[in-house]
Amino acid sequence: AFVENLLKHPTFLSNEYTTKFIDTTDELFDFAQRRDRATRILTYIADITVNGHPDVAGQPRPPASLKLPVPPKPGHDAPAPGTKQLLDEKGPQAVADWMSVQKQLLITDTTMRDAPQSLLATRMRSLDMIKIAPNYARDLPQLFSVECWGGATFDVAYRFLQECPWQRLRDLRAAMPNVMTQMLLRGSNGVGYTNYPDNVVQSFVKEAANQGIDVFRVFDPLNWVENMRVSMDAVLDSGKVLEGAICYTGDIHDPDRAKYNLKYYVDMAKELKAAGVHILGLKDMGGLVKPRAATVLVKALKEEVGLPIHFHTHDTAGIACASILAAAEAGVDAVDGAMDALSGNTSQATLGTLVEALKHSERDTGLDIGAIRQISNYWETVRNHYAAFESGMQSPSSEVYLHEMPGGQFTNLKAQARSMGLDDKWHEVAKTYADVNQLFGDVIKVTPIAKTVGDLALMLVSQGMTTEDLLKPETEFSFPDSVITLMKGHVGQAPGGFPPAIVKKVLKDEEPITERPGSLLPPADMEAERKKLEEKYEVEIEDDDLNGYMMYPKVFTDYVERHAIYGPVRTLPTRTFFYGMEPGEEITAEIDPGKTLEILFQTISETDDKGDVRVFFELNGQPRVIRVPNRK
Ligand code: BTN
Ligand code: 3PY
Ligand code: ZN
Repeated sequence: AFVENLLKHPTFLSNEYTTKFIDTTDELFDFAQRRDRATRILTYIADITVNGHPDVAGQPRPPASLKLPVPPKPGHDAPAPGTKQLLDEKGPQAVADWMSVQKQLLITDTTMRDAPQSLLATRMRSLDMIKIAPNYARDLPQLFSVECWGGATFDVAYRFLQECPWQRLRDLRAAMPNVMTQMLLRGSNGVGYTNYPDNVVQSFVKEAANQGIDVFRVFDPLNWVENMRVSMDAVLDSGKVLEGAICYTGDIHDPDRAKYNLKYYVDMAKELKAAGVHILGLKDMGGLVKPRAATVLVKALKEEVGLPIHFHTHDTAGIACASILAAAEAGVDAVDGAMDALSGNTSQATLGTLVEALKHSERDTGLDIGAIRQISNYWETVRNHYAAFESGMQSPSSEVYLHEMPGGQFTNLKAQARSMGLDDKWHEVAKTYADVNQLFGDVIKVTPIAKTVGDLALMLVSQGMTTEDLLKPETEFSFPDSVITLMKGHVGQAPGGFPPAIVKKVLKDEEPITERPGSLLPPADMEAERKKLEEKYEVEIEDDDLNGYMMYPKVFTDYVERHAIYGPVRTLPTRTFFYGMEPGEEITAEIDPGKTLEILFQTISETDDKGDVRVFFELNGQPRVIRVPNRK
């Protein structure tokens, strides 16, 4: 959801300049494609050094003394066999059976996906992940899985980080040959914000499995199992592990929120079991599962459904470890945690703390706490490079039980409120968000509906209106598209339906649909799309690119066009990517295995009469001059 919010952010809009310029200047594009990769990378460094990166403008900057993150030397020479071998040799059902019989609490590390999504606006570059991946394989082979893909990371990789998400997956898969990789898939919304044609979802799942995903956590924003089937069946066909997730909201112990009571969750779990899931995911994206709820839920789900359970929660209220320990006591099979340096607040529970808490108990995780400390130290240095994307959240907050915002949205909505001049009205936004939730009939706040609730809440607060004012017959209100889409039924069917008062207010006399949205979308002609792209860009479009394009056509082609100019900038250190270089600084970029560019930045010339500057480098000891516009 926040990605769309960020798109409205003025700093991102400043990127339009580059994009439009490229789109309308064909000769430039032809020329750019012919230049070698080193020249393209130097062009990027020159441009950022001269003009700055729009995404970090005006934000806090990492200290100049901050060192590059260096992975610690692994304690073991080779990766011991892990869950990946079990999956490859015996299949997904064997993984599920093993989960149920073994005693230790299994751990998924979310440091490469949900943690940066929830703490750093998803701005984590592949290089920072890939460098530490061998340490996971060698020193933490007991991990159940590493969640490193999907959710918002797919879009952000192309859109903001100028890198290919598929390449990230291939690199991580290769570096961690023994631990299962895991992704978050938004059911029929794929890794996007809207329902896609069935064949697009099927093709995406197939490609993700081919490129290296082992565990698919699949959810639907309305907990509508009907709308999860296409994606779940595609996972089953791929031979990988299907984790069907239940999104948790409300409070099972609150009599006023009886819509989401224990029976509701048990019934949905039974539906998921009937649909063939290997694992039941309990997805608590808001961090709303309290310890007592964890105990009751896990016990009931284990007894009445019998599938292995994987519990995901957020630490927004500061209670995640307590809930996880309660779930462990009640027999949960696997849980999620993030490496200490990227844990807490809107992120996951602190992984090292979980390991320590369970040491010498029946549920001992078996993980090496020394390795965790070393790996977390690496992540601490990495995180410091992303200072520009920190949210400023200083402490956990029980206010989450009022608004119920998911971890990935919280800080973004806060930033969006700030950009609308509503800084001092945050608590009013939080209250209005809760009111909009009730107006919609108490919905689950998760992508993309969390954004819909947030959109309307911000509009109301900025116009000084309440949800009661909104429903008055005399109120004329221009609803955001996301609200219209939701009320039309284009996201799916809500449990118990949406309240007639709001449906009528939004749709007037139009009738919402009752079918599964995907069933109304004609299949996409993906081969025709491939051909169009190949003709336009005169390159071969492989399956990974094609599937990226089908999810995000414009984001993908913008990425391709920038790539033609700037080259493989994914190989640059993060500091260089965001801040360019300092005179006299030297960096290396490995553009192919074994092919390394040594780049020394010397100086920048005066601006000439065309408004350009010349930027002086040494590339592998040879002088190189790059001309870029000075837009400052
Ligand atoms: C500007 O237009 O002000 C800056 C141009 C450079 C933007 C670079 S291009 C690669 C990277 N990805 C983005 O979306 N922006 C930066
Ligand atoms: C996503 O959809 O990206 C989420 O993380 C939902 O919790
Ligand atoms: Zn989450």
